[in-house]
Amino acid sequence: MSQTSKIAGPIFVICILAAVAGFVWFQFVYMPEINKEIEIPEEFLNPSETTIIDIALGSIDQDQVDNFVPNAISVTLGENNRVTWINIDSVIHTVTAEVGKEFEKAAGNANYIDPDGGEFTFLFVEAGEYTYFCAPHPWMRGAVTVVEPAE
Ligand SMILES: [Cu+2]
Repeated sequence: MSQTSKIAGPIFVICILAAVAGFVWFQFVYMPEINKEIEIPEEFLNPSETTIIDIALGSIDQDQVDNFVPNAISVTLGENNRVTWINIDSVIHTVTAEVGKEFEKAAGNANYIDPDGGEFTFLFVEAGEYTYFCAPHPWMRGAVTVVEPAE
């Protein structure tokens, strides 16, 4: 037996063990950790109700009190956490996020809502306070408070 073939066996076994250990770590440590981060309860993804916020006619008038109606709301995850803004005004408005992770990405500056019935919908899946405004008319401001369902 040559010197090479004497160590080939143990090296092969070590490689197999390393591969198995890697697989076990990936399957039972790494993946559960990754999945834990993005796991969203099914009912949060399919709330029974949609919350409607109207963008009122005449919102372009800075002295008009009503623009986002209602302008401060609380929604509950799994119940009414899908929010749709409907622009019933005759000019374009935006829902531009001020703070709030995913909402920030979805409701960016380019999010223009067409007049006369244009809509923007966002599904909130994380509890928190989300504030937004209309980019061309920054006096138009609103807030959505997202709360966990009661136990
Ligand atoms: Cu506006």
